Amino acid sequence: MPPLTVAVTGAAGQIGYALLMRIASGEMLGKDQPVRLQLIETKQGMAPLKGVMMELEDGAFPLLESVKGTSDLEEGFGDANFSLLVGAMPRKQGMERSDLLSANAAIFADQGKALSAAAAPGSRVLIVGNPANTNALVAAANAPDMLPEQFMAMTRLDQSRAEGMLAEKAGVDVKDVDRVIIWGNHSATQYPDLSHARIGGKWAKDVIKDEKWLTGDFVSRVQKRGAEVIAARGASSAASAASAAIDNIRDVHLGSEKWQSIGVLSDGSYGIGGGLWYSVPCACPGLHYTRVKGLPIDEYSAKMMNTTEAELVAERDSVRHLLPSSYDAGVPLQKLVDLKDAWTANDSARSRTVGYSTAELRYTGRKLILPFHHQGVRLFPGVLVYTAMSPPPPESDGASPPPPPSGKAGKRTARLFGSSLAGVIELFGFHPVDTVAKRLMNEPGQIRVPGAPMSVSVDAYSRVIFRDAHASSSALVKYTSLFPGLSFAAGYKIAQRVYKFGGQPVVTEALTRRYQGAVGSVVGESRAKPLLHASAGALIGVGEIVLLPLDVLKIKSQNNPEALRGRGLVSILRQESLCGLYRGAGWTAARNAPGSFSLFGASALVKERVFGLERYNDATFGQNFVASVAGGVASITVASPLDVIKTRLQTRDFSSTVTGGQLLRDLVRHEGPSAFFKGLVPKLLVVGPKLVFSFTIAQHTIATLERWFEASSDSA
Ligand code: NAX
Repeated sequence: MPPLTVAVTGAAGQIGYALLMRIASGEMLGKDQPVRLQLIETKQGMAPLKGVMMELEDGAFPLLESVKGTSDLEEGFGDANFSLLVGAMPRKQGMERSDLLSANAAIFADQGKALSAAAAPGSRVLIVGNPANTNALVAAANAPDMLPEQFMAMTRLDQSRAEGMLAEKAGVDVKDVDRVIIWGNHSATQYPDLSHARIGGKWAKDVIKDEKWLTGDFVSRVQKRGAEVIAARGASSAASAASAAIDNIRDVHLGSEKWQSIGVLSDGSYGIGGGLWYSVPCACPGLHYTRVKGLPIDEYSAKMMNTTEAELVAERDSVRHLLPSSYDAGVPLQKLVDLKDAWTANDSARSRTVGYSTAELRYTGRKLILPFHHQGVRLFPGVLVYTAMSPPPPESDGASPPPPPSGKAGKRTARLFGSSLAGVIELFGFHPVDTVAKRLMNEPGQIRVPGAPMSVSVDAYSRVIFRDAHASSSALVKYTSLFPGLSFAAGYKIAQRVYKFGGQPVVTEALTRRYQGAVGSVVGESRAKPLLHASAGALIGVGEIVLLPLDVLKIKSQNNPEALRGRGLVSILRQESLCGLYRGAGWTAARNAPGSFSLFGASALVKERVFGLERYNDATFGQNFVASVAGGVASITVASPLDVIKTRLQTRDFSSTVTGGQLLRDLVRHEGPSAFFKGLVPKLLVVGPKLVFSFTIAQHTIATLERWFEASSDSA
């Protein structure tokens, strides 16, 4: 088996001393894996290092092929497959953490550059020297030819300490303990988390029913264990730290069945972002690691995780001057992580889907060849760096629900749903009322008998309204008689509401886009908006004649059911000419244009002038109601004369050739001009509320849903 090269910085220090013998004996990379050691020390450290090298020689380790000592970084990291960055400026008495940070960040920036230039392709780097997490960040950020995932910050000692304490508390062997997690920084803010831990396969929480210990004593003891060791030993942890470093590299390289905590580049999972080296649980299948994602996080844990994250953010910000400007983007680093699976040191060729492109990676000596051209992909000796000029598509682990529709789709959904809801509610609530109004309007003679007693008039109205059911004593029979042709009515009502209430905002938007400036300069800004709403209403009203056949059949079924009796829709459509079904189209358009103009215009005017709303969608339900009342009253009144003509035209037999003009003349001649307002009172009182009601429902539902979709897409 070819040897692997291991570089160790601070090799003459106390951790280094405890580390080297064990690496040489095969405890880190395997009992059959030959190793070469390249030991890096400061100039002052070279003398003691010499002694360490002599001891290594004296150990006569069969797997140790060679040992080299140097203070030159590139020489020390040359072709290294694994680098353990242990050497760091130690924290001295009275030294603030921030002082330590600055001093060490500079050391790790240089080491990152040297690793990038000299280490073997795909090498793994473990940062032990403190502050380990931020040192890892600085080193990785200064290693342009390496992937950030090649850098790990050591929190394994904390995990081992926590496992030891848990095993002791439960009275079991430490091997029976797993899923102990260290979140965040290797510092006193770290969060040793037992909420997912198991003891002999059982939840630790169920075995140790001592909440105070689990979230109190245990946590603070792990956090302060380093200080406890110093107090007892008079020196910081060394052998246990060396052991943890060996465990970390061994598990990543050779694999482990347990989760292992490692400080790795945060990728946004668990809400931790910002390019931090944050400790998370990792699965180690061999040759690489993957984060364990999707664990449920309780409130206490979230608080603890946030605290340690905040410390890492502060640390990162204090070393910003040592980070390249591209680091700020965040995106490139995150994307780089995705590429890690594409390549390992032992691969010679591999094809793999990377983000949204498939890259075939070929390894030729020290070069990886990436035969696809994508902006932002750079090649370096040994590794590739993906700088992702365009943001990567959002990732989904399938656990979260699909995002709500937003933008155009969201608006469409809002308008369709809001207008359909209005149509359905209106239909079932108001159809009988509509029938009454239509029958009254359509009655050619005088209904009220002049001079006759009240009861006679009531009887006359009852005959007109209930027709055949008039004689029935049952209120239910009378009521159901007001539902003739419900199928036409249903189809018409819903189609009409969707078309009108859902369509008007679309036309308004289109008109606003094209004409707002021009209209504003003529009528003034404050009038432009209601005018555009009104104009859109008029256009939609004219276009409503498309639905005329349904309206004709509905009115006929309400007033002249004989003309339709026993005939299916298909047969009616086949037998009646298109002209028959579109009879009165001109009159309908003439009625709809001012009616619809008034409906939407008056409503918009009230929102603009009375309520001073900048965005009509922000209207409350009450404001929508008042605006709808104004719109409804204006619309019905303005449309009434033409409505009478239209209704009469539509009620004639299909064979009738009477035109709208003739009807108009006859009406004025025989019934007088007041006939134009026949049915206006019941219409205002009955149809008015119906229109107001459905208009309010539609406006309010559409606005609420649109706002909701807007908010969802913003936060998405
Ligand atoms: P020592 O002071 O015993 O050894 C440090 C060695 O590093 C010295 O020999 C020194 O000459 C060398 N050194 C310093 N700067 C160097 C540089 N720029 N290049 C190469 N060598 C350099 O400390 P030791 O107890 O071995 O601890 C080493 C580091 O590990 C410290 O920063 C310490 O805080 C950190 N620890 C990290 C732990 C972790 O879990 N991540 C736990 C143990 C330890 O506290």
